[in-house]
Amino acid sequence: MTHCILIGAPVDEGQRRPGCLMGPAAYRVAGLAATLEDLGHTVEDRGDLAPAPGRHQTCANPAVHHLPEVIAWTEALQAAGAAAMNEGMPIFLGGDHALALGTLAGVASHAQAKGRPQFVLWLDAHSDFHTLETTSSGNLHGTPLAYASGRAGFDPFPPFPAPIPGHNICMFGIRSVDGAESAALRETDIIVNDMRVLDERGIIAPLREFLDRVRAENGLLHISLDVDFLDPSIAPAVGTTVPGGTTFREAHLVCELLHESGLMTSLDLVELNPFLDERGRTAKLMVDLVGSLMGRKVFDRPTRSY
Ligand code: Z70
Ligand code: MN
Ligand code: MN
Ligand code: MN
Repeated sequence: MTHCILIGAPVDEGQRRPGCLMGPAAYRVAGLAATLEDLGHTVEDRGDLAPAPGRHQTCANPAVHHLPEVIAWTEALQAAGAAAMNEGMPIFLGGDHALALGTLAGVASHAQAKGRPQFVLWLDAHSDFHTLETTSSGNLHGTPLAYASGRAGFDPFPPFPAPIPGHNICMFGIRSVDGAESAALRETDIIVNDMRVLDERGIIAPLREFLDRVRAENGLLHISLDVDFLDPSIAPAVGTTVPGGTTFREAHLVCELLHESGLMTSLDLVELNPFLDERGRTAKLMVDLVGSLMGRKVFDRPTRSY
C-alpha cells in the first residue's frame, strides 16, 4: 500500500499549444484517485499548485519564451516535490513537460538529503536534452533532462540541486532527437533506448537491465511519462504527435514490470492536452496505465509461473 500524493501542475508555458493546463482536471475527471484507492492505496489530492508570479529573468536566446513563468514553476515544484517525497509517492499531474525541471529538482534534492542515488526513467518520443542556448523552438518542455544532468546553459534558473549522473538516466520510446541534442547526448552516458533498440531487443530486456541497477544501488526512481511515449493512434491528445510510438500492450507491460520491481518513488504524467482529446480516451488511457504502474493485473498469479 502506497500513500499517493497528487500534485496538480497545470504548466502550459513550456510549449506553444494551449491546453495542457487542463491536464490535472482531466486526470481527476478520468478517475485517477478512485483507480488508486481501488488498488488499496491511500490518496491525498493537494490540488493544483499556483506558483508565485514570474520575475523578469531573460536569456541570450531570443527564441526562448515564458522563461520567468517556467522558472517560477520550477521553484514551486521543487519545493512541493521535495516536501511530498518525505510523506509518500508524489504523482505530478501535468501540465507540459517543463514541469519536470521542477519535479526532478525536488526529487534529486530529496535523494541527496537521504544519501541515496536518484535514477530517472524517461518515457517519451523526445529526448528533452536542450539547454536555453541550443533550443531553436524556444519551448522549455524540451529541456528538463539537460537541466537535471547539470549541463551549463541554464543561467537564470536556480542551479540544479544534485545533478543526476548520465548513467542513472534511461530513456525509452525515443524517436525525435534534434541535432544539438544528439551531439550533446553522445558526450554523456545517458542510456538512449530509441525505437531502433526497442524494435531489435524488445522493451523488457533493456528495462530489466536498468531496473536491476536501480535495485543494486538502492536508488530512488523517478518516472516521467510523456503522453507521446504512446502511439498517437491510441493517445491523440498531444500537441506534437510523432508516429511509431509505443503500443497499448507494450505500454501496459512496461507499467506492470515497473510495478513488479517495486522501485518507483515518484511519477510525472505530462503533455496531456485535453483540448485535443477524443471523448477523454487519452486521459482514460493514462489513468489505466497508472493503474498498471500501481498494481492492477489481468490475472493475479500467486507466484510468477511463466
Ligand atoms: C523539440 C524541441 C518536445 C515534447 C516536443 C521537441 C521537444 N526537440 N518535447 N514535445 N514533449 O522543440 O525542442
Ligand atoms: Mn502564455
Ligand atoms: Mn517530453
Ligand atoms: Mn515528448
